[in-house]
Amino acid sequence: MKTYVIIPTYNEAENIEPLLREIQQLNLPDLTAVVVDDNSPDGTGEIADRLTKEFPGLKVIHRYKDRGRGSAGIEGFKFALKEGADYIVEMDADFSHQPKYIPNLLKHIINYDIVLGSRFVAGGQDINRGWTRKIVTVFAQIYIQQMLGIKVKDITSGYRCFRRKVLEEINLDQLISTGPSIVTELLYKSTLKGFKIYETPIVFEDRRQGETKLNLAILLKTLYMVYKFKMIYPHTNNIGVGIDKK
Ligand SMILES: Nc1nc2c(ncn2[C@@H]2O[C@H](COP(=O)(O)OP(=O)(O)OP(=O)(O)O)[C@@H](O)[C@H]2O)c(=O)[nH]1
Ligand SMILES: [Mg+2]
Repeated sequence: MKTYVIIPTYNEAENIEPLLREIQQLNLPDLTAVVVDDNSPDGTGEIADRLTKEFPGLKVIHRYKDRGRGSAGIEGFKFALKEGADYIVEMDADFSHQPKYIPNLLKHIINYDIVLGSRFVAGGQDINRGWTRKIVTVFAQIYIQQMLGIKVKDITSGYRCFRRKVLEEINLDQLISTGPSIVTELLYKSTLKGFKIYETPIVFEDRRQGETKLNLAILLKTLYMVYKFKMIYPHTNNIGVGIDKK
């Protein structure tokens, strides 16, 4: 089974090399890491390019015109589908999503359509982050759950694995997010289609190095986008029907 790990990056020069080394050290068969870099001024893209000589299972996509966590992820997904991926993992580059959980995601994807790395199921944790960030996270979770009616505990987790058919059936060309709200948009569209979701615990840590790209404007836009999803996507009474947490 071919697995592709999509890693969108913007100014992650200090994190990208140790992250790719940790992924490599997992020694998982048939695994390709795909860095999608938006011409980071700090040289993240060049560091990733240099590592392709060392790691044959590493691909780097450089985007020079577009910028955004959402569109970068979509570009990575399309690349993975084109290359014949069976499972597609997405993760952040800043070590909030620790590579050691990839085997767990892959273990559960055999029985489910989507596996989420979850902070809010037994065994999961959100550590080393300031209380303001934690409050924002909890508020965002409640707001999104109420707005969209998705019965998932860690609704904003961007660490997850998709079965190929999920990304094929969600029209990637019709997603409206360019920024971080992509995480929710994909999950919402998946639940509307009744895909089966499993949450496996992760310990989420604060970014190891570098600076956040999240600011108040991005946060408010993300919350507004959730309202837009509710307005534009057709509703059914079956939301959450596909979720099976056996
Ligand atoms: N390609 C690309 N990647 C991005 C962009 N913005 C953020 N990212 C990446 O998306 C992932 C998540 O971004 P973060 O800045 O960590 O956002 P966050 O996790 O909400 O906030 P912090 O961890 O506090 O910084 C990281 O790997 C970033 O490098 C972007 O515009 N383009
Ligand atoms: Mg982060």
